[in-house]
Order: sequence, then structure tokens, then C-alpha cells
Amino acid sequence: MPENPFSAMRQSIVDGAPDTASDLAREALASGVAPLEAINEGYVPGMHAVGEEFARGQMFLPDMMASAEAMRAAMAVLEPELKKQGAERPNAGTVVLGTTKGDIHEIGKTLVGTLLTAHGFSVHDLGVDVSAEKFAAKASEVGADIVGVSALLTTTMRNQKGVIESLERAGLRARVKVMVGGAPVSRKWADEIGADGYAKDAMSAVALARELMEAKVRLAKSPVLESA
Ligand code: HCB
Repeated sequence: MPENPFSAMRQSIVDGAPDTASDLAREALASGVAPLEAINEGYVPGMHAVGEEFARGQMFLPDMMASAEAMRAAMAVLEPELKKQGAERPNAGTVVLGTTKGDIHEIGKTLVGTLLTAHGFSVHDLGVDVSAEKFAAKASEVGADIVGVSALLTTTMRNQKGVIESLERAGLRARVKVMVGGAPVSRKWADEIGADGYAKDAMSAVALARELMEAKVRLAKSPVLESA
């Protein structure tokens, strides 16, 4: 392992070097580094650095794609380790997850799915560029407790509202909670569009999903609903 493994992980993302990124992930696991620590301290800061360089015009689309490839290579090593933890737990809730229509950013959404799985949630990941109707149809099909909607572009954020409207049209909104996230998304935006919660990262998404499940259980036990 390099002297500063997290800094090497960060650099492997900035360099867009998948082989180095996955080698470092394997070495980290072998030395007992927790997979989530490697992600949060090494690889995600690398993605943030890439975003900043891209915004300053110091990095271009092919570089950003190479960085995403490196991130995927690291995640391919780390994800199975994270998911293992969820296998022995009872189902904590059913989540339908995806990135909004017009948006192909998948790394953050996939990480949220992995951590939810690791914490016992049953996750149906619809992938990227998902229409509002598809979110609602899947939520109905699997009896979702929560729909998680990711958006990384200011232009696709508004489609998160479209998902909520689609759930309303399908008559599902009363029993399906909606959580939103993604780099340009904020708590204020979540309130504005009538989402049930906003999470800034994958661990917060797990905490939020647990809170939303508790709220659902409380509601189901409420005397008003029982007598209805
Ligand atoms: Co992309 N891109 N990109 N991009 N991209 C961003 C998002 C910019 C901010 C970069 C910048 O300008 N600084 C910018 C958006 C600006 C804006 O809208 N204000 C941008 C742009 C402009 C574009 C294109 C338009 C570029 C172009 O074509 N000229 C284009 C759009 C394509 C499209 O979607 N239609 C584009 C393309 C790409 C790729 C393909 C090269 C690549 C994505 C590859 C892939 O995902 N397979 C890419 C990448 C990698 C990025 C950056 C660098 C990193 C994103 C990332 O993976 N972050 C990003 C810069 C940035 O975000 N700082 C840049 C790491 C993950 C872990 O964080 O925020 O995604 P996350 O997710 C967190 C968190 O938000 C939360 O938990 C996650 C885990 O901790 N969360 C949720 C996310 N979803 C949630 C859902 C929930 O329910 C709950 C929590």
C-alpha cells in the first residue's frame, strides 16, 4: 500500500486510471481498510476534484469519462464487500431507485443503492435516464415503500418533481415516500417540490430511508387510519 492510500485513490480518479484505482481498492481491503472509508476518504474526493477542474475548464469531457471509468473500477471491487453486510438482515424496506430522465450520472445513485442494500433494504435500481412513469410503474409493481430519485444536472432536477407528480397520478403518493439527492439538489429544493426528504450522501440516504420507514410505521399504527 502507498504511504497515503487515500491520496493515491483520489489521484487515480483524477488521472482516470482504472487499473490503479482497482489495485488500490484491493490492497485497501487486504489491509483491513473499511470499504466505505476508502470510498468516502479516497475515491469520492477524487470525483469532486474532477468536477471542480471540469467547471474551471481545466478538464474536458473525455477526461471526466475516464475518471468515471476509474471510479467504476474501484466500486466493482468495493461494492460486493459493502453488500455482504446486508445479506443477513431482515428486509428494512423496499426502495425503487434511479436517475431522472435526461441524466446519465450513475455513480452516486449506485452508491446509494449499494449502501441501502448493505443496510438491509431491498433495492430495485432502474438505472439512468428513467422516466417519471417508469418510477411509478416499478413502485406499484414491487410495492415500494420509498422512491429515491437522483439528479446531477440543474436541467434534470425538475424531473424529480415529475416523479412525485407521476406517483400522485398513479394514486401511490400516500404510501410511497420520496427522497431526492444529487450534487445540485438541496433540502430547500426537496421542500419546494414536496419530496419527503433530501440526502447529501449515501450514508445520509440510509439514515433518511430509516426515518421514512419509521414514519410509515407510525402512520400505519395511527388510530385515524385504523378506523378509516
Ligand atoms: Co457530469 N457534470 N456531465 N459527467 N459530472 C457534473 C455533475 C458537473 C457538476 C460538473 C461541473 O460542471 N462542475 C456538471 C453539472 C452542472 C450543472 O448542471 N449545474 C456536469 C455536466 C455539465 C455534464 C455534461 C452536461 C457535460 C457535457 O456533456 N458537456 C454531461 C451530461 C450528461 C447527461 O447526464 N445527460 C456530463 C457527463 C458526465 C460523464 C458521463 C462524463 C460522467 C458520469 C459517468 C457516470 O456516472 N457513469 C460525469 C461525472 C463523473 C461528473 C462529476 C465529475 C462527478 C459525479 C459523481 O459521480 N460524483 C460531476 C461533478 C460533481 O458532482 N461534483 C459532474 C460522485 C458521487 C459519489 O456523488 O453527488 O453523484 P453524487 O452522489 C452522492 C449524493 O449526491 C447523494 O448520494 C451520493 C453518494 O454519496 N445522492 C442521493 C445522489 N443521488 C441520490 C438520490 C437519493 O435519493 C439520495 C441521495
